[in-house]
Amino acid sequence: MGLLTALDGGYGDRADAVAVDGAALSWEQLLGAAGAVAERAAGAPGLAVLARPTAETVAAVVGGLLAGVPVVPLPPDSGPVERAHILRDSGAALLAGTGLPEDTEGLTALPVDLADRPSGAWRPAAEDGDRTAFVLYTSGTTGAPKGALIPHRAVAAGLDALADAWRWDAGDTLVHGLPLFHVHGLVLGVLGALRTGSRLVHTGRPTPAGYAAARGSLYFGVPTVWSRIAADPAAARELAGARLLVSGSAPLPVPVFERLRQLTGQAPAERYGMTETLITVATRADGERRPGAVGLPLPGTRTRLAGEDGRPVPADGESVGELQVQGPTLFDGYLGRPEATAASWTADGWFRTGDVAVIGPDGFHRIVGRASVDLIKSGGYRIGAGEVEAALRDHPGVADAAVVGAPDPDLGQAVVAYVVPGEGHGALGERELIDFVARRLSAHKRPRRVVLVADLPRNAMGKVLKQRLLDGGA
Ligand code: MCA
Ligand code: AMP
Repeated sequence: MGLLTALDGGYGDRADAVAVDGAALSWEQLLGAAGAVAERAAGAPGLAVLARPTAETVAAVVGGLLAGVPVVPLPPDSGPVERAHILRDSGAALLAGTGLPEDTEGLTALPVDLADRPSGAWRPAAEDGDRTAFVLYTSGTTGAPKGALIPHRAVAAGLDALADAWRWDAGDTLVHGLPLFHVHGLVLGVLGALRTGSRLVHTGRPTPAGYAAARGSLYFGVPTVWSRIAADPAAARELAGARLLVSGSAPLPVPVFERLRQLTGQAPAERYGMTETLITVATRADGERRPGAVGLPLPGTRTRLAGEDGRPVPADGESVGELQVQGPTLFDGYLGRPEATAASWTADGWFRTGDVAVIGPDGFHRIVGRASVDLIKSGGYRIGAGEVEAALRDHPGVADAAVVGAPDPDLGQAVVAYVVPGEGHGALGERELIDFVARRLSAHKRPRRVVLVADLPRNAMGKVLKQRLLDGGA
């Protein structure tokens, strides 16, 4: 089936080829259920998928890909405002999944049943690498999330490069419990298994106990997951027999790296990427695993550093610059946003990641931070400060709000909101504001803390001084 080699039967089959939160499918069963989705989705402008961590979600996503229809994963916990934005902005006509909401924003519901099969006449769409595989919604510093257009060819190139780097093949059992609406859990964590022919165990949630019980050879996690496993020595020791522990989506703290090495007998392999670029830099299975470093560019990917003035920054292991990338895994732009798309490339055709990095003379990359304080990474989720601020300002009792990512030992960064109450609105409760955000946006965008302040510190231009808030100087 082109992209998803395992569904062609070339790797044989097994009853538990794909197990999600306890529900197991063979590849033949998956192909049947996905084919039934594909037959109903054929010709649609887009297939939104309510991306709960279930086997039905896998069948729906695979069905969309087989039909050649862009798949739009919808975070299952997104509030009505975010959900409506994604469904309308993406132009999807169908919403697939189980337990679909009453209000589908005018999309036709496509309930998924694992027992469904396509008619004998059904065939997958002809392969076309340029076709959009996914529209993945991702936050910028301001405004509502933008839909990144990910073509089939980028997915294929990205997965093949990782298979090469990690010696990832049909002998592996991949284990993870990451969300099925982002690159990490969905593209790498589901399609990667279906392309390499490895068995997949999705643990429902990424808990230390779930990872420990799964007995895999290859494990994926975000740093929060790894730090929770490192804090649970009995669970960590169960991973000693694995071949490769991979961390990504946010920086893996060096103490967590060291503790995992102690407890499991092997150092984790870190890799770096973005929704817009897929994975571009990775530690190789047969290469050095260096704490604090994300490895080398994948085959086909080129990287460079640029200063604020756009001038080249040397790869000397010391100089910092913005990381820019080129290669076969890059997206095709943001849906319906030509200006944002243009702004993310340099004049000479390099994608601007917005991450600040150092490259060593040996080619090893180290990510040292982000250029903007307004993109927060919490538990591996990318959260735009502007989107949360706008949600807070919609509350009638809020006069102004500034959102920052405060350092957090578990989540890397925690969303913290500084809120100026409006006059005459009485006491504003922290809980009320947190719940207010959760009713609009995805649950993980909720502030963990709300600090009420009389004023926000601003510079002469009126811009909020977020660093001062982070330093405790509200
Ligand atoms: C959370 N809770 C809250 C709040 N926040 N309750 C009240 N107020 C809040 N502000 C609730 C949660 O709903 C949950 O409740 C409980 O508190 C525990 O929350 P939390 O600490 O967040 O733990 P968690 O829910 O277990 O989440 C941690 C996590 C999660 C599992 C690591 O953050 C996660 O799945 N992250 C993965 C993100 C990811 O896949 N990113 C990849 C992006 P209850 O228990 O009742 O539910 S793709 C990418 O980045 C690129 C391409 C790449 O490089 O990979
Ligand atoms: P997203 O678009 O949600 O995939 O988030 C992409 C961002 O995650 C990147 O721009 C980085 O800031 C961050 N990121 C991903 N992997 C790593 C890593 N291994 N180390 C540091 N930051 C990372």
